[in-house]
Amino acid sequence: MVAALKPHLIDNSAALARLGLTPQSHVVVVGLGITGVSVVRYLLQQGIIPAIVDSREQPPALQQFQQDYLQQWPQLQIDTGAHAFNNLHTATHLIVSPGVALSEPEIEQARISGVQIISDIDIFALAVSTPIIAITGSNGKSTVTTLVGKMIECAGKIAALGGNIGTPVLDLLQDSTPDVYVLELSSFQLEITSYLQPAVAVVLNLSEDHMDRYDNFAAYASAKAKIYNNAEVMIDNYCQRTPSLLENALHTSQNQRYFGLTDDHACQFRIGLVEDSEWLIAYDQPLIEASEIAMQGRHNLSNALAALALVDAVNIQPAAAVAVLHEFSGLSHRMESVRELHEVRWINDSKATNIGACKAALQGVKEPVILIAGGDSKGADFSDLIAIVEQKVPVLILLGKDADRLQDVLQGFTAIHRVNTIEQAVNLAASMVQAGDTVLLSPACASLDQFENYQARGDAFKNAVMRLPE
Ligand code: UMA
Ligand code: ADP
Repeated sequence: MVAALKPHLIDNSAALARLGLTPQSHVVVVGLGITGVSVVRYLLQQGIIPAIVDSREQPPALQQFQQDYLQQWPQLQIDTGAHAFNNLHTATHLIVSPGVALSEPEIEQARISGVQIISDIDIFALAVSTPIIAITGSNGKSTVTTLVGKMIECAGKIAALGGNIGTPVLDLLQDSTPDVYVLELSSFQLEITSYLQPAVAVVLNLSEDHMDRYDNFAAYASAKAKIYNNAEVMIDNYCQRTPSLLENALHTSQNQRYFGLTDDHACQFRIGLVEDSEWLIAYDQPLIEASEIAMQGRHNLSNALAALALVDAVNIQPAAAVAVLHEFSGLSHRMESVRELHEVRWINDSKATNIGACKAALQGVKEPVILIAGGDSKGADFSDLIAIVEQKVPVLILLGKDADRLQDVLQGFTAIHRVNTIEQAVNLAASMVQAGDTVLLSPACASLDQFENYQARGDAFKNAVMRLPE
């Protein structure tokens, strides 16, 4: 649904001028997904009429967008389909959506011809003076972004959450100004962002993802590292320290802190034993016993420590942060317990769209596990799953576009079965389970080959599990 224009939005022309964006610019918004729609709305509010292109014949927002905007702005030009990118080199500025790779030949050619390539995040960063907490990493971003938002609210302040978590950042400017912005940022968003100056930034962890979009892991990691550029405080994972990552960042800050699943005192936000129990510790002060944290799984202890470090940097009292850790049991589709039936646990981890998340899921559950996996691999190398599959997964049920690739790598380490749908996977698992088993949907792949998104995949799993007879 495209929201109506608000006439009284703050005039950000000075910020836009820093990007060279004026009503005279020839601005092209590349992509008509939710980011593109938010950018067009914002530009129109600021008196800039862009052209819009999308290489899809029918971008999802097209019809609604035409209804809502074309009547009021008949001069808006929208071009869709395979040839829509043809004239990008004639623009002065391209505002590129995260789903569009900068390596697209027409975008590359435009860049070489001197066209400025900008992200919505840059426009946002220049428009606001409120502190920004910036969060990236291969896994845990949405969980930590949500935790941080809740911790800030629990301390009596207002947080606005946006970015990759689902609300395009420019849409946050439609509402009143919060005390803190909490942004989840993907590598796609970071790679075209130059003006962000976060109050505090974190790379939660790094493992292979999006290898269909990057030449190699180093290119993916250096896109993530851009989050540290000009951050006042940098938070890094002590257990995954990647000096080259920080060296790549053009940071000006000396203010660096660590979180991690370690008891090393050099790590400010860590774990440690207090009278034989494991606690989360900040600056050597025990804050909360690990078993008291409502979220399940060791990876969530790491996420909790990262959230504690982030809110500390914006002066949130630990008591508020700890209260949230007691309460918040996690987001749906992430290690979500669906049902316990005849002593078999059924878990929905549909958001595990890469190998790192699937490994974390398997590490966190008791074997034996019947694992349901597969989908769009995004070019991943699955060999990293061999050891844990061999150790914990006697039965692997595969589906989706890259089931063959998974089978090629994992053949011989577990018993592999192939199905076409999630429902078939659930029914097959149900026919094989024994008391004490766990059935885990943790696909290690994106869902987009068979589903609209990971939520639809998780819902299909949950519905099929709930239909199993008592
Ligand atoms: N596309 C085309 N041609 C175009 C434009 C887009 O084929 O001209 C395709 C893209 O390849 C992609 C899809 O359309 O498959 C959507 O791309 P988009 O840039 O229009 O996406 P938006 O709807 O604007 O959503 C984006 C993020 N999507 C991506 O990065 C792919 C959303 O993250 C994010 O919530 C939203 O902006 C608001 O900031 C989603 C995501 O999958 C959840 N992110 C990836 C991830 O988490 O792994 C990075
Ligand atoms: P993101 O927004 O980065 O995709 P989410 O919080 O949505 O992260 O979690 C995505 C997947 O990653 C889920 O399967 C979840 O269980 C797993 N996960 C969450 N935090 C971590 C972590 N710190 N390390 C590894 N896997 C994690």
